[in-house]
Amino acid sequence: MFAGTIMAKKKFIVVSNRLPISVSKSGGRLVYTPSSGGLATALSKLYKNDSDSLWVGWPGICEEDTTPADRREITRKLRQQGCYPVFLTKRQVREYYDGYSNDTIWPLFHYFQTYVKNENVYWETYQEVNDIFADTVLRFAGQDSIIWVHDYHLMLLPGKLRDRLQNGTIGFFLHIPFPSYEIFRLLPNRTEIIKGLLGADLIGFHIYDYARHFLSSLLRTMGVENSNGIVTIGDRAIKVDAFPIGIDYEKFANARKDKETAEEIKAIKKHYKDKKIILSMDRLDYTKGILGRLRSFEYFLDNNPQYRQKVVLVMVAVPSRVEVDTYQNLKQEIEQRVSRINGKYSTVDWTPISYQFRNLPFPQVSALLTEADVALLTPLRDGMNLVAKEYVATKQNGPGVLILSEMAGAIDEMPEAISVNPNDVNSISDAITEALEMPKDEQMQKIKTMQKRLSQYTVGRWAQDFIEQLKKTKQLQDAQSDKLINKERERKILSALRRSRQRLILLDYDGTITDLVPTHDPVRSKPSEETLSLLRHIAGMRNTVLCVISGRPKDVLDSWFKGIPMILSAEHGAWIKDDNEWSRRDISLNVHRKNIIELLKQYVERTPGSSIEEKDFSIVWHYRNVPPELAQARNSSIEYELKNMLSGSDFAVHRGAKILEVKPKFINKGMIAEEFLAMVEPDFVLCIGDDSTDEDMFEVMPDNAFSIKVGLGESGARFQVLEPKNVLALLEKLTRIR
Ligand code: GDG
Repeated sequence: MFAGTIMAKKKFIVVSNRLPISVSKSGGRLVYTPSSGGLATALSKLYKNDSDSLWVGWPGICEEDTTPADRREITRKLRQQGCYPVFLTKRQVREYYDGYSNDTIWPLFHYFQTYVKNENVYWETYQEVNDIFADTVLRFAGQDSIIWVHDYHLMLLPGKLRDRLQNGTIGFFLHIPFPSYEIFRLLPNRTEIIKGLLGADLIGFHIYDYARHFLSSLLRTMGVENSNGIVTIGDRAIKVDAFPIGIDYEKFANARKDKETAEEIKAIKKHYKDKKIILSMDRLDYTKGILGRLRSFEYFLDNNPQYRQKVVLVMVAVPSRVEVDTYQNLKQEIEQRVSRINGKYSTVDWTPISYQFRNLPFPQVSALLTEADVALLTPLRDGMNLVAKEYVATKQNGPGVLILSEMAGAIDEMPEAISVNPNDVNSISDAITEALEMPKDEQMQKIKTMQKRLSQYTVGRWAQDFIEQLKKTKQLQDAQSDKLINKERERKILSALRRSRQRLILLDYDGTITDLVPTHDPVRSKPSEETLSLLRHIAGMRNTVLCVISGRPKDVLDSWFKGIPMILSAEHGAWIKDDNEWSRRDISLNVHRKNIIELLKQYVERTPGSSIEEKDFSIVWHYRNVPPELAQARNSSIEYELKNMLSGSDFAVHRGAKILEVKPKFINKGMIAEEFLAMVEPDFVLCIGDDSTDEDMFEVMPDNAFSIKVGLGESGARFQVLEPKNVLALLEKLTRIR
């Protein structure tokens, strides 16, 4: 199928820990079997086995169990199926897969913090294996490829790919929950994990709660804010969103028509006759709440003798991570409890629990789903839970009741299910009774409503939706970088400057010609010698009027720019210094000053990291060092109180870069810029700023002015640059023009 050479670039590359095909060795021969799990089916609709696509992953067999000839054979066979193997050694599998993935991330992200093992060697091997994956993917990926990385085993991969594929299109989807920051922060390598994920252009989660947790972890670990789920890192917009994975609806809806499934259905009917079947089906994993489910079933039998002999709990526990100790212990515990309940209640012709620890073939799975009167799924945490959706889809003919944990992502889309707290034995027992007694037409009506929803957002649609959104994010990035200053635009500015007769240059200070620092302390944010000499040079150019328009107080600006022949505008224009003399606006904050300070002082006392800055015409509440979520909460209440206090006055509250500022309503940088434009009558205007107060300047600029915003995001400026150092580089070039 793959006609090209090994190096041929692919348009679409899926990367996951496991390939959809597993390889094992039996009697010295290589055996190929479809991998279990939802992902393979999930992507089958979107993923095409053609020469443009490739699926990269571990084939499930360790390097030591193969010979070089085996590996060549495996590679050749898998490539015919559109897959490419990443071979891992036993040590790598132990430390990266069993270790960091399943003994560190899996328990932590499912809120089982006491099960978490933090071993340095796990982390080192996790990085090593993510590197191996990156090397493999990059053999096939070009700048035009779409790469879709899956799940918690490969959270560093997007970052590693981005380092070497700057413009690549990279998506990441997490199939498990993303925990709240209070849990996530326990991870020693939390920042590296977040940075790894940020290599992607689109980061997808099952439900909005997980996306929200990720965004708040990003804010808390790196101080990066989001706007409607978009975060900007450097010059790249990254989208974070929820995409609830669906199922192959038709496959499950039509399963009962399949010959083998029909046979299995017959066998089940015969075996269980008139007994009500309660189905429990999941991988044997502590997150699935199997022990609690057994406890609840026992409680149900204890308290509902009328149902003994009439119901049977069919429990399928699929073997999973059998090498990990925790799983072995859990298996033992489950089996002991099953035996105990069966020992307690069994009669000659009835065993309350039919337990199977094995991976059943699909016809048996679908037959059980079809025949179960009740599906009892009570995970303690579950990213989504596909079995819940599959159960509803198979119920085309008959009634059925879904009991689903409120801790499963799937509950958001299935509110018609009986939802239970998986820790509440009583309520699960009550839910079983409610399910068994629910009238048939009510069951049908609920199932139909859920089916309608599930048949629309199928797994194919999910994958398609993700890729569409990934492409849209790329378009957004292109649109954002549309305004970035490039060589051509720079040339235009310089040649306009050269030709000009009268020049006006308006510069904001903080965040524009100097980086924002975590404090408003004038000592820490004073201009460097290089910046001062640059400004001195520009101010001395022929026919050039240079103005720094800042929100800073006049004394600070005075001390910084002493001796440079330029205009200074302090406190957003309330003070102007021209010809060495300061003049002020006729306005006063004094009637309100005391009340404002008193209010802000109260907030400062209980908001560590915040401070107050007093100026002649304004008062600022600084919150750069306050934990972001606390700052958000405080801002809203301060803003509310100040607005009430100042209503009807000439002062208003403005939000700035990590500040709230009370300042005169009728004085802003736009007004000042207009005055300078009228005064200088320039034929060349350069106006540069970074925050919302600078937008007032951009708004009043004439069409031929070169207005530049520092940073990405919405702006009325004609052009954008990424950071202050780009501004300084541009100013330096201006000084070379005569
Ligand atoms: C992870 C997340 C998320 C079950 N028993 C047998 C069998 N199955 C199939 C089911 C279903 C799949 O396995 C299990 O999927 P789940 O979603 O229920 O759970 P996880 O394996 O934990 O999956 C989860 C999922 O990723 C997708 O993003 O929903 O939250 O933990 O398809 O039908 N299949 C076969 N024999 C069995 O005995 N053949």
